[in-house]
Amino acid sequence: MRLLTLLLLCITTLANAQLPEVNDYWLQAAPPNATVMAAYGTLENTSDKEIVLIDAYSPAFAMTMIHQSIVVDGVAKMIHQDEIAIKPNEKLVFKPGSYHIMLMQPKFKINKGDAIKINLIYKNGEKRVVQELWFPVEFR
Ligand SMILES: [Cu+2]
Repeated sequence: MRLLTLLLLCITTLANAQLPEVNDYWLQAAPPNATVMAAYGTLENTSDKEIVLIDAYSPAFAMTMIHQSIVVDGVAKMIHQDEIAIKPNEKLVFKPGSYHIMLMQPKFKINKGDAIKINLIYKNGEKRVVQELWFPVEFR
């Protein structure tokens, strides 16, 4: 009985350990012919370990990337992010003009009011941990 309790505790800890709390997440609605869209949200690390975001994937798009928009010498650029570490008790904010999840070549028509699945992928040692979220399509 004690062993079982311990085992359950371990499983729970593992399952909860490496995922941030994601709040206020949304996918920016775009004109029907748009080939590129962007998603935003706030990732909060409420654990006591660093969380490392390494990728994003959406089955609704041919390609997904994590970008950061910056301005260099007055020119706006988007820098691809291989990984972003979120320290304990820190937040990573995806918002227009900053970090964003770039979604390219939608596989079907995406309308305001839809909910689109985007998986956020984190590094956990040698393994990958997937966080599945349904982003509401909104116009802000
Ligand atoms: Cu981008």
